[in-house]
Amino acid sequence: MKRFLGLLFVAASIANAAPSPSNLIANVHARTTISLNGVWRVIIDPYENGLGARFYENRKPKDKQDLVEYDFDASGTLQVPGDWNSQRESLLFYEGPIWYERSFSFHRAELARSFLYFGAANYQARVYLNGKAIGEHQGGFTPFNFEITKDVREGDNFVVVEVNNTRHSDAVPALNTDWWNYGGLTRDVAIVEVPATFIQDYFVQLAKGSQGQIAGWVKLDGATQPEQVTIEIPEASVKQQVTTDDHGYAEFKFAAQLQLWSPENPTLYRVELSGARDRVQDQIGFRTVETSGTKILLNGKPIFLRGISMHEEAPFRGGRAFSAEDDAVLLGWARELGCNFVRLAHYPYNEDMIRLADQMGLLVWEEIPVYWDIDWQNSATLQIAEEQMRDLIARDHNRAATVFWSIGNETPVNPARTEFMKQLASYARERDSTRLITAAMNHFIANAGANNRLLDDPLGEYLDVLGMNEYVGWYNGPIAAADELQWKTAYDKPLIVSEFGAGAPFGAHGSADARWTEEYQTSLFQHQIAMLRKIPSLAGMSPWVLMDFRSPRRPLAGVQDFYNRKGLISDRGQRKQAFYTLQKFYREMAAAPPEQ
Ligand code: GCB
Repeated sequence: MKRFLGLLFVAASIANAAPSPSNLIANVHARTTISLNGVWRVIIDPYENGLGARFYENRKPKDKQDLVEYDFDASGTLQVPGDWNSQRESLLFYEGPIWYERSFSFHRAELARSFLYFGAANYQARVYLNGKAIGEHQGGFTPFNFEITKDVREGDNFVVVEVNNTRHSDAVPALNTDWWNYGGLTRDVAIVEVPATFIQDYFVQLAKGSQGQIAGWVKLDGATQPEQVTIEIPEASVKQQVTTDDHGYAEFKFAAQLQLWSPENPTLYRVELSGARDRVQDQIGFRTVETSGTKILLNGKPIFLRGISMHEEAPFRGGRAFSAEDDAVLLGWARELGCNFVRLAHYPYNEDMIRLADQMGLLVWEEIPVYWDIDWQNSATLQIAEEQMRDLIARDHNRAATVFWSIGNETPVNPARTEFMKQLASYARERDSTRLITAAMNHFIANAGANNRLLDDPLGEYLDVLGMNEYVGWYNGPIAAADELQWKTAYDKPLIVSEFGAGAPFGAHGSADARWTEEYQTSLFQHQIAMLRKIPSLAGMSPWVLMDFRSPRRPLAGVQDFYNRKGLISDRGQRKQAFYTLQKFYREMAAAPPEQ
């Protein structure tokens, strides 16, 4: 028995996290890439006729007799990256398949392997190269790549992608969401070129609970024998070598003297990994995050999270955000508001957003779209949720900014759901034990008196930090009810009030008790803030929401017009009064953080 235990101990990972089972190429933007962004030909295919008619062959009639009932070259175009809904008025509400086609010319670099990379395609993608099926992907917000080394030709090539944003009851998310179902190739598309054996992924982070030890792993793809990999952090005088096993994998742990990353001082180090033929460079920050009772500790010290919830929607022009400018405006507004924290609700955002948060010193809550009710009993649905978590973690596990993995939002309390969420929590923790697992919950019970509320959800047991969405003053009772309410949770864990808010179109004025006015929204924020300040376990908040966003569930004409109007900023960038209410509170909190 003793010996057995000893073996177990030796076998235990030193690396904080199991190696990612994802086949994603990490840090794509630091590799040699050929961008396929730009103008693509598209065929709208509401009856999904293109599969049977083989649109992916991109055929032309052979002669005058030949019948071919489609022609990419004569069809319209869409910009990539970009959702289709905001590019053509006729596609605003479109849900279904659209076929994308793009030709490109290719010249093979010596010894290179090539991959076709997609930043995201909502929701399902079938990918074809030169008429041949290359791969399929499900999940609208996570990246994916397929190897095309054997299929890409010297000279002319064409790629065809069928993207389908049809909603399904067994998908993640399922049928009902309070955001727009933007379809299309919404993020970058590129060919990535790497050597025969390349550094596919790596995890370089502080060891859990340590401020002076780096622990992690590196994974080569294509390795047939052990290889030496060097990890260098020149500014910290780190140079370490590890030898990979036959599968190209090696773990490491070593001491390093580092300036820790924090919102006040978001230090990023240049980290270089080099194998025999491949070399990747990244910018990585080092910090610890953990909990102690009801506190969240960043680098060992309690921190209050002054946050805001967001959607990944483009300011001014609308549609899915994807550009550096979009990201800079959105996070710039959060910064102006006085935030040190953003909740990226309700699905993974583009990778550059997280990298920008790393540079700006904004802590990040990342979430997968396990939203409201989904097919809890279905093991295939759990698998899709896990795959989205897997690839999100694989993409962002080196970002200091990301401190929370959120496994869902407002999921209904029942045994099947709790079992599903429990598995998802442990899956995420296994992939990355250095970050905190959370979820936004909204199951309360009146507790010991009419004015007491208890957040009581069995899911709380499996989380490190409790997220709580409450809509006192909007969906639940009058604003004044906030003055009397006392909140408690069933767990000795930190609480983040992850949502509260009120709808008001910019410029709509009236009395503070009239819905849909800026005055009402402002009053709600004032009363909410006073209420939340009294919660002893409150570790942070992220009110709903930074900017008005499109939602098919918000048809009220003249007021909503298919926008959720709970933004502190309008979709045209106008700041509402409540923006300044929250800003004032956050300035006070920054100057004198609450007793923690
Ligand atoms: C919520 C949801 C969020 C909605 C918001 C609202 O509880 O989490 O996705 O948009 O309320 O405005 O109703």
